[in-house]
Amino acid sequence: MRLALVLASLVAAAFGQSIEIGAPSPGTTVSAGSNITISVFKPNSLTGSTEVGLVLALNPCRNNTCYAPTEVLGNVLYSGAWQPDYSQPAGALPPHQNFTVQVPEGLESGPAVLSASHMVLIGAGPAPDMECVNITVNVA
Ligand SMILES: *[C@@H]1O[C@H](CO)[C@@H](O)[C@H](O)[C@H]1NC(C)=O
Ligand SMILES: *[C@@H]1O[C@H](CO)[C@@H](O)[C@H](O)[C@H]1NC(C)=O
Ligand SMILES: *[C@@H]1O[C@H](CO)[C@@H](O)[C@H](O)[C@H]1NC(C)=O
Ligand SMILES: CC(=O)N[C@H]1CO[C@H](CO)[C@@H](O)[C@@H]1O
Repeated sequence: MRLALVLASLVAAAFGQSIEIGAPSPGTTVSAGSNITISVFKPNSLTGSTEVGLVLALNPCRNNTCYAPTEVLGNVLYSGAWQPDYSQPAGALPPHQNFTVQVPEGLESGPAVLSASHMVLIGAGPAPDMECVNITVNVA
């Protein structure tokens, strides 16, 4: 069981399953109450993998402490299916999907952790994998 999980993450690492927040860029200032576009990249990989779901979340840092999204997500901006796809023309960006989400009204200003977490099934097994990436943005 544990070995299977280790193998799954090795497979994930080896085949570059890692997703990436392509936009906004780290340090971008976003306004509370405004709509922003979050672009989630899923770099191309050799293994067959099936995306199960994606969660986008924004959590203001408090007391100069930014919390790890694996412990606390904060405001969930999107939760559901996703289907990364090539842009037209292909090649400009890795497979990705753009999500327009609203920064919550009245969100406290200052740094906040923007995270993207996904669950994916890898390979023919398939093996389950959960991954969470984050950037810091500035809420104004
Ligand atoms: C943000 O998007 C939602 C739905 O996509 C829309 O109803 C709302 O008017 C938009 N708000 C702004 C400020 O553009
Ligand atoms: C956070 O800040 C508040 C107000 O300054 C303080 O009362 C509290 O103890 C702080 N919490 C931590 C965990 O530092
Ligand atoms: C997603 O947004 C980026 C940046 O604005 C854009 O270049 C790309 O074409 C968009 N992708 C899709 C599928 O609309
Ligand atoms: C708050 C938090 O967990 N931040 C993490 C975001 O991701 C980077 C790696 O890209 C980590 O180093 C941070 O700790």
